[in-house]
Amino acid sequence: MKRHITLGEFIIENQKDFPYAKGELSALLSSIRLAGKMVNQEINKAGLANIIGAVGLENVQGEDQQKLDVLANDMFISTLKNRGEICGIASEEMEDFISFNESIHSDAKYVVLIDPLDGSSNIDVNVSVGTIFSIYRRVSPIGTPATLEDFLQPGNKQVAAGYLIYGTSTMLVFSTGNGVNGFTFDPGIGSFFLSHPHMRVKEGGKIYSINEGNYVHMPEGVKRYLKWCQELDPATNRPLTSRYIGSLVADFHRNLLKGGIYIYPQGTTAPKGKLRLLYECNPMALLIEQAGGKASDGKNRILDIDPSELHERVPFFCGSTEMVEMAEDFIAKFG
Ligand code: AHM
Ligand code: MG
Repeated sequence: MKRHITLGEFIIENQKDFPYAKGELSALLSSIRLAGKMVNQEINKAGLANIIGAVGLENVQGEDQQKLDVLANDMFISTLKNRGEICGIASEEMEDFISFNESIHSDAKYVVLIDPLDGSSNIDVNVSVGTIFSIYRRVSPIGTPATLEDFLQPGNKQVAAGYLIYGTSTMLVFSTGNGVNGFTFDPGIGSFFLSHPHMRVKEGGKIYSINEGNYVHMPEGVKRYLKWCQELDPATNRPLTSRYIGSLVADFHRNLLKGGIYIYPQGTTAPKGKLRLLYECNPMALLIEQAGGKASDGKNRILDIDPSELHERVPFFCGSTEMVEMAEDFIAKFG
């Protein structure tokens, strides 16, 4: 009989391969699992209860913040704070990071960065959204308040990263730098089960994902690459297929399973693109590399960028290696 492995069992069985403090990272991943279950329950009720719609606030990027963004942010912060494994957290929904300074945090060695509810404009139309997380070892001394430097580390220093996707099924996909594994939530039992072991991004992908409505604003290299994707050439399987949900987690997840490229380029109205380096691009870049793919800003490896601010944006090209390299070739040639 096939053995069904829960996320809890997987974490315990694999913690020998975790970098650094093993038990603490396991506890931290367990608290992300718990917060994810709580957020999942709220999202499933979103169409029922009168809790969707704008709450009348804007987040730090000046975008409409919806009630579930606030809830998800609060749930992740309080769950992670209560377990005592992190000394601070930064979130898309908060201008500054928070430092946790109670006695249970005095040994804490990690910081977390999250996008608690990515793609939130999709909630009120019942389309998949997600939570993205990134975990680092702190660089400031243990037992002191967290500092900005703890959060402004390049992505290649991530200890673990992953996402929850609240879709037709809810899944948790993560990496501790030793491959990527996906777990599907069974709502009847209340547990995540290993459903996608050793995920690898499919080579020879056929999908490109980009908001083509921004075409007029895009750099020439991206415009030419899109036209190349649309050309007829049976020998190279072209034209490719266009798929764009507008939830990074959902677009990334589909491309990871089927093979493809996700692009959010810079444009004349957004000189550094839209997506945030620290809690959107870095975690996805770690996952795609661990799955055999590639992530760049069109020229440089995402994971090697030295961040200078918490909410920094960066152009993002991510997916099957040969597709990202083809897009980079066009950028190198046409800018
Ligand atoms: P958000 O974090 O405010 O939800 O914004 C990020 C989202 C991504 O999930 C998605 O890929 C992108 O914004 C869509 O942007 P656009 O509507 O400009 O295509
Ligand atoms: Mg987001």
